Amino acid sequence: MSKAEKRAKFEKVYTVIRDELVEHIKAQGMPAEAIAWYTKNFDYNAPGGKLNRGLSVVDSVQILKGRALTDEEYFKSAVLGWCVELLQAFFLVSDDVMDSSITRRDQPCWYRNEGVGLIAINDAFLLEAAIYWLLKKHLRGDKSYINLVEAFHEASLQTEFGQLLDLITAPEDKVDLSKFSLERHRLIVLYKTAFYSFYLPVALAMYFSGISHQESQDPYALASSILLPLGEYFQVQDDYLDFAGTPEQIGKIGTDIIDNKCSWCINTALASANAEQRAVLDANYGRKDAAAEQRIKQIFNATGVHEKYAKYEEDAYKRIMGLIQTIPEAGLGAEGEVKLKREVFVSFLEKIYKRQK
Ligand code: GPP
Ligand code: MG
Ligand code: MG
Ligand code: MG
Repeated sequence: MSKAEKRAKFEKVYTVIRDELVEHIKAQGMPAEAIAWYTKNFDYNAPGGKLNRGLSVVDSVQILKGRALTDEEYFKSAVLGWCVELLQAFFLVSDDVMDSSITRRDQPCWYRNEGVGLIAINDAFLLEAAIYWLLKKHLRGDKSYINLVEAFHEASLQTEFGQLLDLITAPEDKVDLSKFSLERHRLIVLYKTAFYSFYLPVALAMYFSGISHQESQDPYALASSILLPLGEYFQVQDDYLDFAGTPEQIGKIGTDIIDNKCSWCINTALASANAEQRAVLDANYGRKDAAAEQRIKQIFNATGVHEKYAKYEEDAYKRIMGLIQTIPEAGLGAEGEVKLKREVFVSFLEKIYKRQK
């Protein structure tokens, strides 16, 4: 199946679950107005992304099982994939309010729509609640059910810790670049991105495929030792594209400089700025002013952020490929169970290597 066909097949499952969710709100006796709002919230915020996270669940189940999936296995894996996309939608709708962002996925951020505003907070809760409603409806009878539910809860908590750290490291009213460091950056991105975007999709596929935890050589621990560095690399890409990508390319207007974010770019520039450049960074970072933002971008260019990013990307790719080789060639897992395979990780890495959006 081509990439486009895989995506189209996965997108079909969205219409099924969306209709189920809409039927459910209708069954509560809600007025037409509420049903229309609820439907629009989902259609505006859940599909339309790159779908890397959701598709990775399905791809991973397929790789782990090592055979074509039955229709039922495919559908359940796709529901899990869409639940990760719903978690992502819940985070993005909220994150855009917190980051005062303008656009997302080539359209205005949800909260910026006429009449939405802070109702977006409740809409984000509704996106999240759909995850647990769908899990119960479609996976309640599966052996992995409780592990799946707990995996969503755990990843959510980790992401919220990460968002906390992201926000308090970037106060709007007090710019202090001496608070930033690559160590602080690593901790932020591990929590705000890597767990839910990389570990979660693969862990769900592993639970659903029947892989159990082991006392020694736990397949889940091995998976996380590869997926967390992969997630860190992904967020460095996100930070770089926020600065270097055009809105047409990335589907969103970058706000990291204006928002005083502890991003990979500012930390990289700080590490090699001379005294004069440092003074420009101190005077212009985190200011709600387009001219100040341009001055910061000039320093990023002058301190070699583009070249350093190209090198970072090559090094990260090689390092992660090396980590993948730590999985035994024949796979890892208990006797008689589905084995964790290298290809799960190669497939995820190839989805993001050299991404431009
Ligand atoms: C990415 O940060 C992290 C998230 C979207 C997680 C948000 C977590 C919450 C608990 C709401 P980002 O702000 O760099 O993403 P983007 O660049 O896409 O806005
Ligand atoms: Mg953001
Ligand atoms: Mg953010
Ligand atoms: Mg970003």
